[in-house]
Parts: sequence; C-alpha cells; structure tokens
Amino acid sequence: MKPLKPREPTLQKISGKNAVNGVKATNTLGEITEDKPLLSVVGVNVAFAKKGLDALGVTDDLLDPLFKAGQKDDAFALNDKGVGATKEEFKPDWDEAFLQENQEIHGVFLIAGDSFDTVNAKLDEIKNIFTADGTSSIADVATLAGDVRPGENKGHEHFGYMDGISQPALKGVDDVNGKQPLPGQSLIDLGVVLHGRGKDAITGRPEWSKDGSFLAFRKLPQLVPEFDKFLLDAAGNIKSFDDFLDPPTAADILGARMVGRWKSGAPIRVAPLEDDVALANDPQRNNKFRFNPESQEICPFAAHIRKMNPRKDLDKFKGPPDFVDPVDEHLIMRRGIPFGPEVTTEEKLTKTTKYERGLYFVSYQADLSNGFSFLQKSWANNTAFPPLNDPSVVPGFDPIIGQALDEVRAMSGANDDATNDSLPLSRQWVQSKGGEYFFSPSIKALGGVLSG
Ligand code: N7H
Repeated sequence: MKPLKPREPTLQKISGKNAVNGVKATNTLGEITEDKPLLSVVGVNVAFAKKGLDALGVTDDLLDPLFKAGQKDDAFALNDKGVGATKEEFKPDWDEAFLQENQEIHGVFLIAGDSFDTVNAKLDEIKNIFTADGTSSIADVATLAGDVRPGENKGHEHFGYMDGISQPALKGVDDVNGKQPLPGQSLIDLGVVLHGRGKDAITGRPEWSKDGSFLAFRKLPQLVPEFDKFLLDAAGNIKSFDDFLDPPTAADILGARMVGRWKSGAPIRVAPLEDDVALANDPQRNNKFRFNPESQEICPFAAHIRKMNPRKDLDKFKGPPDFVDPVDEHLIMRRGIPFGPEVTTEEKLTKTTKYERGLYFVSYQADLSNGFSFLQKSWANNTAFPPLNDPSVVPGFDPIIGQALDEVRAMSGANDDATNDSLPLSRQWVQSKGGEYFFSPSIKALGGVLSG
C-alpha cells in the first residue's frame, strides 16, 4: 500500500486470502503544511459491517434490518444511480471497491490526524498489529484519503459552503444545566445516537452494543463547475434576482436559497438578503432560528438545511412532552470530510469536472432507518416533504442531495417573489459512488466480546 500524500486520494484494491477485509478512510484535520506540527494529534476509530461481525463469530441481532442487509441492498431505495428496474435486478453505479463482488467489506478504520505523516505512521502501526510472521490478517479493499480544504476554504465543502455548523447536543453529556450549550442547538435524547441509552435502552439489543452507534459512510462526488454554471444560468432567469443584481450576486442568492445558508454559513432565515460573516462566525447566533411553517418566502421548504432539520415545521405533529420529538429522533451526528483537489482553471473555464472531488459523508445514529437512510429517502428525496397546510404547494427535492431514479428533479421556493414557481434542477450535482453501513462499538465492547 502506498503512503497517503496530501491532496492525492488513493483508492486501491488488494486481494486477500482470508480473514477480515477492510476499507480505510483516512482523514487529516488541520491544514497540510511542509513544517512539522508542534504536537502530533491522531485518533483512530474502528467500525464493523455485519459481515465483519459474522466473520468474528459475533452474530447477535443488532435489530437494524438496513445494517443487516448492508448499504448495497439499500441503494435502490436510496435512489442511487444504477442499472435495473427492480430492487432485485439493481446494480448501483458505484466504485468497484464498494460493489463487493469479489471481496466483502468487513470493517473500516477511520484515522484522523494533524498531517499525512502522522496518519501514515498510525496506519503502519495498525498494519503491524495485524501482521505476524510477515503475513497480514487483514486485506485492504480500499484506502480513501480525505482532507480539509486549503487556505480560506478551510471548513468549507467543495461547493464553497461552510460545513459543520449545526450538530445536535446530547442530553446528559453536552447540556449545561439541562439546556443546550448553544442557542438554537437541538438537545436530543442520548438514545438517538447511542445504543442502550435513553429511549434506546428498551429495544432489547445485546448488552455489548451499549454505547455503540451505527456509522453510515457514503462516497459523494460533487460536480462543482457544473453546479456553479447552473446557479449562474438559473439565477439569470429568475426575474426578481436579475432585475437589480450582477450575475455572480444573483447566483450567490440562488445557492444560498438552495442550501439555506450563505457560503460563510450565515443562515438565510436570519440574513435573507445578503451574506453576514459576523453572524456566520458567531456560535451564539448562527443556529438561533426557527422556520415559519406557513411560508417559504425567506427560506424554501426544500432548502438542504430545512429538509434535514425542519426546525418548527413539524411542530403540529408533536406528541406529549415525553414523546420523541418528530424532528429530534431523526437528527444525526455528522463527521464527514472533503476529498479531492481544488477546482482547476481548466475546469472553471470548461465548466466541466475533470478531477473527482466531493465529500466522504459519515454520520452516527442509533438506528439507520431513523437516521441517514430515513433522511435521504423520506425527506431529501420526498417532494412532498415537509407536509404543508396548503396542498397546492409542492416543496420538491432537496436540491443538494435529493435523488430521483430518473434524475429529473425540481424545487419550489427558489424565487422569493413567486414562491410556488417550480425551478427545474438540471441534474444531480452530488453523486453516490458507494458506501456501507457499519457498527462503531464502545471501547468496552472492543476489549470484550469483539476481541474473542
Ligand atoms: Fe448536508 N452543502 O454544502 O450544501 N449540509 N450536505 N447532508 N446536512 C449542511 O449546518 C452538504 C448530506 C445534513 O441542523 C450544511 O453544519 C453537501 C447528507 C444535516 O440545520 C451544508 C453534501 C445528509 C445538516 C451541507 C451533504 C446531510 C446538514 C450547513 C453532499 C444526510 C444539518 C452546515 C456532498 C442524509 C442541518 C451545517 C441543521 C448541513 C452541504 C450531504 C445532512 C453547507 C455538499 C447525505 C442533518
């Protein structure tokens, strides 16, 4: 296996005779620099696919059908692109490594560190642990390298938007005197993320799964020059934007209305007319907002962050206080990282992607059918979500991640002057190229039942 290099993702398949096969997703936190960091920081996480647990002889039912069947089995229902009209015939258009035809994925090591040197050193250490007499007991299915974007784009994903602003806080762990640490942040039951805790404690999962969590991994390439071209072209056709704005500003507004935040991260619900960097950088204010369930004038119902966390839109479905909140039970902890190089001048000029880049999406949830898989199928891909009092309004697809099998998508609310107008979305700019569902166990379980 080659050592990882900055901004050069490697994907390789090494066939192994037996034992446990793995995908290694290797991340670096912080910018890559030629200088040696003052302090090396590195962290490792390990998670197992169902087939990996089986290979270890741990066959307890974790009571999640999606985990049991694996992500490839879910690809048809997720509306991933592929060939075949029925679930049985369907073959997703995924990278070979994830198709598992010759080799099953048994688990994943996630390594995060301050530099590629630190990460590579940890990777070698792990390989050594699994090597005896020159023979390794693990085989690499793929090694994936993610990286924080350089310079002023640090923390931004490849379309240019600041990421990692909204994360739920966990009751009993993050709360301050029973309240969320930051204004507007959701404070959720521990059992939404962890097995055997809070509301999950009653589900009857095996004792060793307590404090573990399902990890959903997705490789999501992004067509950045094509996305930028769409914003410019489509914004030019929206009359209220076009009348008094220069094309790049109009494109920025359309993009912000599709995401629900400006590129800085400022929420459009609070700053509807122009970006506000001070607001974006202020954790006391950048999540302090709720949507108006009757209107999409300020933020479209389909905007990515509204689809994924419809703050207040589902209040009419709330039960008594001790019932699980209709939004909170679907919140996830996101831990993704961008991959691939910056857009080149050639790509900008031709408005065409030449080099693969995107997001390695990672989310943690106690139940896949409440977390990632639910969000993708029932909210992002569901044109009727959120449910509205006025049936004549159709929110449409989440313009960022919504998927249609035929790739024909539209959203309403893009035009603040005519919110019922439907905006055709020329294509899907986020693609799905593979993934797997894993279980990330507690340290206690790793040292106990999973060590045999
Ligand atoms: Fe999303 N993007 O750049 O547009 N996401 N996301 N996501 N996402 C968020 O609030 C993005 C993806 C969620 O609590 C922000 O941290 C891109 C998947 C959730 O208000 C931005 C991709 C799923 C939230 C993006 C992608 C989600 C969220 C705002 C794929 C789940 C929090 C920054 C390439 C199925 C919502 C922030 C809240 C926020 C983008 C994928 C879910 C900018 C480009 C697959 C729950």
